[in-house]
Formats: sequence, C-alpha cells, structure tokens
Amino acid sequence: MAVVKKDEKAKVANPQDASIDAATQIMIKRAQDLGIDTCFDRNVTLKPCSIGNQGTCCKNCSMGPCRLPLPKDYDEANDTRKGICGATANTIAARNFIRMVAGGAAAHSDHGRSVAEVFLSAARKETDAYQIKDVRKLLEIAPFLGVATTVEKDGAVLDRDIDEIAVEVGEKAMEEWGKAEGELEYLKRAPKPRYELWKKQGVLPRNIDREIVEIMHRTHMGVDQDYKNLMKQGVRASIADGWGGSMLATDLQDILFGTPYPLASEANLGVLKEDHVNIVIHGHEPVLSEMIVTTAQKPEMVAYAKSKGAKGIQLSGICCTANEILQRHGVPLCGTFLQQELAIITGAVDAMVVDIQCIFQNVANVAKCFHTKLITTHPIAKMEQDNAIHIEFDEHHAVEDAEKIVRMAIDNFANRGAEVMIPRQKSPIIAGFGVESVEYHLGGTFRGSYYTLNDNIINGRIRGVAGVVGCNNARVKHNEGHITVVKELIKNDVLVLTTGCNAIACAMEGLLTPESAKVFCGPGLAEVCETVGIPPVLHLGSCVDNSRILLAATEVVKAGGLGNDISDLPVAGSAPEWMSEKAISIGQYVVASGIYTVFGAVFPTAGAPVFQRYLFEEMEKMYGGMWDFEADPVKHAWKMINHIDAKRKALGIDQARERVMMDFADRQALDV
Ligand code: BF8
Ligand code: SF4
Repeated sequence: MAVVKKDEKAKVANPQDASIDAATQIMIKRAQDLGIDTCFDRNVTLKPCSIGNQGTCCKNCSMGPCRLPLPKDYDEANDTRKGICGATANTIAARNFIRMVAGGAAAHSDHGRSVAEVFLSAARKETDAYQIKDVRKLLEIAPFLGVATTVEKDGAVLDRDIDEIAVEVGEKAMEEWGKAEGELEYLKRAPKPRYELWKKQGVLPRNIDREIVEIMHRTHMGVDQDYKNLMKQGVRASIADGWGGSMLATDLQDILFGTPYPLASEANLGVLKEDHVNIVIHGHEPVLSEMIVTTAQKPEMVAYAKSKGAKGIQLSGICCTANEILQRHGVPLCGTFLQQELAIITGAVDAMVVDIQCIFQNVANVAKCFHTKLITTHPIAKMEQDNAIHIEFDEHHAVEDAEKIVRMAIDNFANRGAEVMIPRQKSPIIAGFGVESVEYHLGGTFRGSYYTLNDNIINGRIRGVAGVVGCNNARVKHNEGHITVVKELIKNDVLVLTTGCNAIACAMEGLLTPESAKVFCGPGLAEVCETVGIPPVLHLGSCVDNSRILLAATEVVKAGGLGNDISDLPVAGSAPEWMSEKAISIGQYVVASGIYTVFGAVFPTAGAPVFQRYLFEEMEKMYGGMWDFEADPVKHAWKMINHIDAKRKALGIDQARERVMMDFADRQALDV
C-alpha cells in the first residue's frame, strides 16, 4: 500500500472531538496513523471565512468581492454598510441566500429530471433495463398531472391502457421543468388552503427551470435590490423543488423501482465484510444504484466473485444513494456524508461507485492510497484525479454498464492489501417507511387513513411530529447534533420522521428499531410504538424524499381534527448539522409549506440582522411557517417542542394531553 508521507507538524483532529460515533473515531485515528488526511483533519487546519459565514460577502461582479461583516458595535438604525454598487447587507445576504436555494433546487430537480427521462424511456419501452413496477402509484399520481386513468367508450367508463397512461405521465412530468405557460401541475398535491395562500402571495411556480433561472437573473449585479422581493423568488423556486422536482423524483422512482415498505437491515462501517467483494455506492440517483443492486445479486456475478476467492458480494451505500437502496432492497448503510473517506480507509472497499452530489473530491486521493477503484458514472460529475475511472452510465446500456462496474470490483478483490481494518460497529435497523406505510401502521388495516395517527396526536400520546433531516457538517461534531435533537424529541413524545444523513445517523445510533421506543421515548410515544410495532424514528428515505414528509403532513390535514392546513399542525422541522445548498432549499420549502424549521451549525444570514428577522419572524405572518437557528441541540429540540405545544394550544388539544398522561400514569400504577 502506498502511503502518503505524513507531515509530522500537521495539525490533526482529535477523533473524540470529531465524532460521537466509535467506528468513526477509530477510522479517523487509523487515517492519521497512515498519514492520510480526512475532512476531520482539514477542518482543523482550514478555518471558515467569518464574513462569508455571515452571508455578507458579495462576489457577484468583479468590482468586489465586497465584504460587509457585522460591526462589533452594530447599530441597526445606523447601518451604513454597502458594497461598491451600494448593495446593502440585506440585499447581499438575500441574494446569497436565494442563490443557495437555486443551487439546491437545481440539484434535486435535475436529479428528478433524469429520473423522468428514464421513466419516459421505460414507458415508451426504449429500454429493457427499467420497467413500470408500481402501477398503483402510477394511477395515484396520474390525475395530479392531468392524465386520465379511464376512458369513455360507448357510454361505458373503461380503464385506460397502463402503457398509454405511463407515456402520458412521463410526458406531462417532463413538461413540469419547462412548459411555456401555466403553473406546476403538481401543486395540486398540496392542501387547498396552502395552494390558495401561495396564490395570494404570488409564489406559484410556473415551471421548475424558470424559477431557478430567474433567481440567477435577479441576483445578477444590479437587478433585484429588495430583500423581500428577492425572497419571494426564493420561496417560489423552493416550492418548485419540494412540491415539484423532488416530489416528482420520489414518485417516479417509486413507480420505476417500487414504493418502499418497512424492512430490516444494518448501518455503519461494520457492514463491510472482509471476506466479500465490497462495493460501496455513493451519491444520489437510484437510476444507477438500482441496476448495480440487481446486477450484484445475479447468481453468475456471485459465482464470479467466488471464483476470485471471495465469499460473495457485499453492497453498501453512503449518503442518499444509501437510503435509496436501503429503502427498496434492504442494502445496508455504510455511513453518512462524513464517513465517505473512512469507508475507503478500511482497506476493504474494492470499488466505490459514485454518481452525483455530496461526493468529496478527496475520495480519489484516499483511494490512491489503497487498491480501491473509484468509479465516476455521471456525465455531469467527473474528477480531475487520474485514478478516477469514468464509466458513463446510460439507461440504454444500463445492464452492460452495471456488469462492467461489478466485474471491475470483483477483479479488484485480489489486489487488496494485507492491512484491512473494518470496525466492528453496526446497528440493526428497520427502514423503508413512506406515506403509504405510515398509513398502514398508524391507520390500521380497516380504516386505511391517517385517522389513528391524528387520534393519537389529539389524545396527546403523540405530542407532535418532527421532520429531522439533513447533512453532516465537518464544522460540528459528527452526529452529535442529530442524535441529541432526536433523542430529546422522542423523550418528549414527539414522533420523528427522518431522511438523508440524519436518517443514517439515527440508524447508526440504534434509534430505528421498535425496541428503542422503550429505552428512549416518553410514555405516550412508547405506548404507540409498542402497540403498532414501529420505531419512534421513521426512516422516510433520501433528501428528495422529504417530499414524503410534505405528503404525510397533507394526509394528516386531510384526515381531520387538526386544522385546515399544514401550518395548523403540531409539527416542526429541523436540520441540526446542515451544510448543503440543498438543505437551504429544503428548509425554505418546508417553511413555505407552513412548518416552523430550526437549523443548527451556522446560519448564513447572521451578518444581515434585518433580513434574518424577515426569515425568522415575518415569514410566519406570510406562510404560517418560519426559519429559526439554534446551535445547542437540546435548546434546538426545545424550540421545536415549544412550537408544537403552541400549536396544540391553538388547536385546543393541550388539555387533552394532560388528561391522557394522567390516564396512562393511572394505568401504570394499576399494573404494579
Ligand atoms: O441529499 S443529507 S450530506 S447526502 S445533502 Fe448530502 Fe446532506 Fe447527506 Fe443527500 Ni441531503
Ligand atoms: Fe460589490 Fe455590488 Fe459587485 Fe456585489 S454586485 S461585488 S456588492 S459591487
């Protein structure tokens, strides 16, 4: 094994300070022993720019960068800060903020577009590799795109041909990105009052691409100079993400690859197997990973791996691809965003296959120190390092491409060095929840609705529901924010819905098992979880699957008894360790959907207090939801719980909660 020469003087991370996870700590130490730097060490040597961090550095033209840090003696009434063109701190922070929305919405939505393209190829039968798998879901979403599922013939109503419906759904879906007139069809999925509110505020997205382009235009030098007007466009583009690009990605993926249902698996670096060919899939688009999963499970591939001395093929995932292949196939989670380098440092990864988003360029440097083949697969995501092998994945040759990749990994098994070190840590998990399975578990077989969930919220066993999602961020202790926030919530009877890297963090911590309810939950939530056999933290998938949270909230509204709109519900959102532009887009569409949303780590508008107040206070008056920031995870959770309690009070169900708690205590006493 070629070892990068260690700079003895280089500062490195203290593993115990860098992560709460034992496997991660072990591997950070191993990397340091081998002289290989990881993001944890780079975080020690590379300090963030404090002005950029505040959101008040503008480099939108070459007269800048104009840097407007918040003065120590900041006086809001006399804030004279301005750039060369005169842009104020509010304008600069708002422009930067909505450019983040544009970046995030573009990433989710371009992913959605790729899925829609593959969907259309499958519907038109131009590819053998992908088929329409979930007809029920196809029929469910068709009306939202204005596609009829029945046809009238001679006075009789007949079912339309499924292939015909699929082609039309594919075509209509593609139009959502670039139609010339009208508005997003998919907005009809939101509760009616929400749609009307967006209409009143003038933020109904016209098409996905247009809203993103308009952000780039408005934030160009010398265009929109009013932070409120800039934010209006930020809101509109974020809605195009959440209720458009992301939601279409989720739905079309479910139709192509199957809607997830709960299944068992495992999580953390310990899922790698020393005697197997290890293929780690990393990125976001299931179009690639689905094919690799199918290929790696083929008997001839397993036999080929055995012929090379391995016991089999162990697939695992990093980042949202991990969540995608977990929720549909039970493929184990290898780790979160911050563990991507560490997976290779085990020395046991024969191939890491990456597609798009959240991929560290440094994985190529780390792979150079081991036998690991690093394979890029997407035409829009290549790497400059010469050891990155590019095998372009294309739906028309998907099977051949996947076979080539899997064979390359198998052939590489023999090249493993002697120094393999896989940490033991892994946790059992139950994942694969969705709108449908929440209905099944909490709605009961007979009712088939969200009635029981609502009932448990009304009677107070479940105090409220929180969506806790998002990234890891090397600037804060890996997983500490995620786990502390989630544990505090479930301890206080708040049911948690999770996606993205928060879901992986909860998985590693053992919170995704029904058994964890007894250990970590308040009595009300524990009772519900134990009765229906679900974990107190429900894994709903990847980051585009935050759309499942929006739809679950919509179902709760429809089931009745908890107000008329999402903004009436006792719910809250959180991203304790966010880092990506995608997280900002998600946060903004969650706020625009009427949900109070708290971010941890840092908030990118701190240098412009007036603009920040607009996000943190004024937004609620407009959308019934607002942003907030809290770095301390316990206080962070309590901001959410207090908000949930305020919503319960507004609904008049705060008293019910006390009564039920007493009933439960009484029953406990009788049991003794
Ligand atoms: O889309 S949570 S670090 S993996 S951005 Fe990335 Fe953040 Fe993880 Fe998935 Ni989401
Ligand atoms: Fe400076 Fe204005 Fe140019 Fe931004 S747009 S860099 S604030 S001159």
